[in-house]
Amino acid sequence: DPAVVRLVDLPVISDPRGDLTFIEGDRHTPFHIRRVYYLYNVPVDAERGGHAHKDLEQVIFALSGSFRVKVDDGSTTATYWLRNPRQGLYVNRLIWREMDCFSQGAVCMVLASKPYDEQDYYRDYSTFQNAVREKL
Ligand code: T46
Repeated sequence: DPAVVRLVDLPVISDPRGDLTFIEGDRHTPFHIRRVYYLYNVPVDAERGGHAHKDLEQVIFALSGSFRVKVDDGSTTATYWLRNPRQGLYVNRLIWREMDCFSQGAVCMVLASKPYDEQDYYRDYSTFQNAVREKL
């Protein structure tokens, strides 16, 4: 089984004009991309996330700058520092995530498997934990 949270490496084409990285849906993401969104103008002391998804899968990138992502599957936590625009963090469904320590001017881009749907969120940690237990 592929890990529910894992780093995904993208290709990079480098020449004297700079670096070019590309993403092809289904090839570089384990899902069909249905939505792209990005976070920017994030205050350095902001805390984002603080939720899990019932069904959504995503890949999170730091296109510029850096930030921290804490992930939690209900029993184990892990911390990732994203700072490389050619390396994304794949996050499966039923993973609680929190994001903070945004650098000045950081840009976070997220590829998502579904359109936005507020019904897909667990925004309460104990509800999330109960859902994880039910799935075991
Ligand atoms: C996630 C992290 C990495 C929309 O209307 N459409 C959208 O596509 C999104 C993502 C959000 N919204 C609305 C929902 C809220 O009223 O924008 C507002 C802020 O969203 P939220 O507080 O969920 O933002 P973050 O940065 O805490 O979380 C977002 C994603 O929601 C979430 O799926 O994994 O980025």
